[in-house]
Amino acid sequence: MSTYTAKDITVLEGLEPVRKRPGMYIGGVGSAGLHHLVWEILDNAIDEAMNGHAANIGVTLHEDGSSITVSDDGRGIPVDKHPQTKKNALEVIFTMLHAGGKFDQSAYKTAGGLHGVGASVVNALSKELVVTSKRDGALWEQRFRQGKPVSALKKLGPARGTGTTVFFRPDSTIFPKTEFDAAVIAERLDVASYLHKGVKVTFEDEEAKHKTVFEHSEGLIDYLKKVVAERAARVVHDAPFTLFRENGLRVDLVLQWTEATDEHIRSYVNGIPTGSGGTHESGLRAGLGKGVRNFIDTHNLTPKGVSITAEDIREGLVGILSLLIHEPQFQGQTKDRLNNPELVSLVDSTVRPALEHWLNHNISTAEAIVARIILAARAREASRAAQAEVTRKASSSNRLNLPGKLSDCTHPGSDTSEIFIVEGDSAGGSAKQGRDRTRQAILPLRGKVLNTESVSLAKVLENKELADLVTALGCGVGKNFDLTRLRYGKVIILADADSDGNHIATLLLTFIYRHMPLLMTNGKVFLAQPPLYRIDIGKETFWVLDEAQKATVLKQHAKNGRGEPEITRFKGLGEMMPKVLWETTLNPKTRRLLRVEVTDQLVTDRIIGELMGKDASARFRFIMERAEEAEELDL
Ligand code: 0RA
Repeated sequence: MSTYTAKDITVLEGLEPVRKRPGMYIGGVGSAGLHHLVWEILDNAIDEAMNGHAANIGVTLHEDGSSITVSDDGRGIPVDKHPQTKKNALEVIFTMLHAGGKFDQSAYKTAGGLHGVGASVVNALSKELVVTSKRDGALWEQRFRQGKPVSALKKLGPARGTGTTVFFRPDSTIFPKTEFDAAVIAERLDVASYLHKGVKVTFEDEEAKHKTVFEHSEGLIDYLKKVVAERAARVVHDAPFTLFRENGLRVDLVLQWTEATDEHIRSYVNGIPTGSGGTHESGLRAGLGKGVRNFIDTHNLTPKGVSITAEDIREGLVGILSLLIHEPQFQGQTKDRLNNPELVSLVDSTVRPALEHWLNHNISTAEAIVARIILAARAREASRAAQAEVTRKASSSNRLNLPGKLSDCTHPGSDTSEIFIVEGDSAGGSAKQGRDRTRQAILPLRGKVLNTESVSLAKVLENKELADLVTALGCGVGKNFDLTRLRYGKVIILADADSDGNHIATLLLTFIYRHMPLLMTNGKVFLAQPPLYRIDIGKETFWVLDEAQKATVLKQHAKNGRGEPEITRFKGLGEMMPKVLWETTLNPKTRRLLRVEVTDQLVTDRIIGELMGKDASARFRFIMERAEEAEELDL
């Protein structure tokens, strides 16, 4: 490795731009921006550790909660004179934007960049900052305020060893809130100590009078244990697969299959979490898939009739991938996706042979993993078959599968065909006898329909009444809905004109609205309007649909004057003779229908059990339809 000289630092500019537009450098001045200052300084210390120069990192959150010291036992920050600026190197590093070492090409760097690139940004945004560097047999110190030196570099005295400490206090004229969150810092340090094994990270929270040491001798293996435990997943095999390679880049990987049903992979590049994945994760998935598949194929382990997908192979997998690379390119809005294209094949070709080799040398482990994968494939195929069966049943237009209680019409499928969904068996019987059987089908439903307001489709289809309805309609349900397969031109709900009837109608409308809304938006759904009153005058019976008709009948009677009219409210469809039902409610020439639409203003959070009468009209709008005229009703 080349030795450092101050001339190796490239200098670009001063710090005014940082104070003017802090957001450009740290993302913002909120809590995330504030903590970004810590990560910048910490990254410098981690760079030293990552490259083998430091083994101990200390972070102290001071008693005031608004100042921090980060220390490391790395090489110390150089203090010799920088020829271009005539300033000492430490001062250049902390006061010049983009000052960084251009030596040490073989070193890995964190986000902050190597050798204090981010240090000047932190300095610019700090009310005070003090750096000490132990190097060349002495302890050196320099102090700054808002990025400007307030003292020359001082030699405090002779010292043994090397290392750096940076104390800083964020500037309250920049940050509205300057208190750090100890838990956020501790979490970051914990992860860092897993990723950089052998490094001992000590966190002291002075306010809480609490010291924590983060040190994980097994690195990622320890991290994996923690993640698996957090996910409460049972493991499929004991010892995880581990891979550590260094050839131009450093690859550190651990994998373990669990009985969880999802896949959980965490990845890091130069210690930075890549939550959105990227090229390295693609390479990992590719290599992992191929390695396992090769093993399965070589040993002929796939059972007959099972086909294994890449997702099956990764089901239940917990993995942690940590890479150190030289020129990471991060992408995406949050810069948490790696974009170096060469890494796909680099990681793939590193993982695949190593994994295959491991499987071949740990046969009982490999067998447990393959059994887990085959189970995943079988479960997937079984659930797909079950899904297909439900769909087939639900959307079948095959007459043989129609529900037994459906009295179908002789010409289903035509535009003029209709299905009446009728409440109760007795009303169903009347309707069945009174209907025009060429084009009117009757489906009686028994009892209250399931409330589907917030019920999964699977639960809905367990309900016999609704499953029968879906089958009778023939157009499927949910994702499989297909309007072109609807077996009738109109879907008409026929319920009593009382509150119970209203309730049932509303439950049915809610089911349609939730699980086959296109039926409604295409104007296929109607409410039949059975008469409201029965008027007996002598031997004659009149069924009237509304108050206006009632008035007309009574007026007529007053003229003719044949006995006292007896007015009763309509009691229920069951009491109606088939012929009367036909004339008042079924006959397209004389009946009234209400077409149901969804109002623009959806009332989504009502409890359906309470949705009746007026409440129902909050969600649905009813359009009166007669032979020619249509008028809007205000129910
Ligand atoms: C510039 C050059 C060298 C090390 C560093 C900076 C350095 C910076 C920080 C920040 C926190 N801790 C640090 N440790 C070292 C290389 C010096 C050499 O080649 O000896």
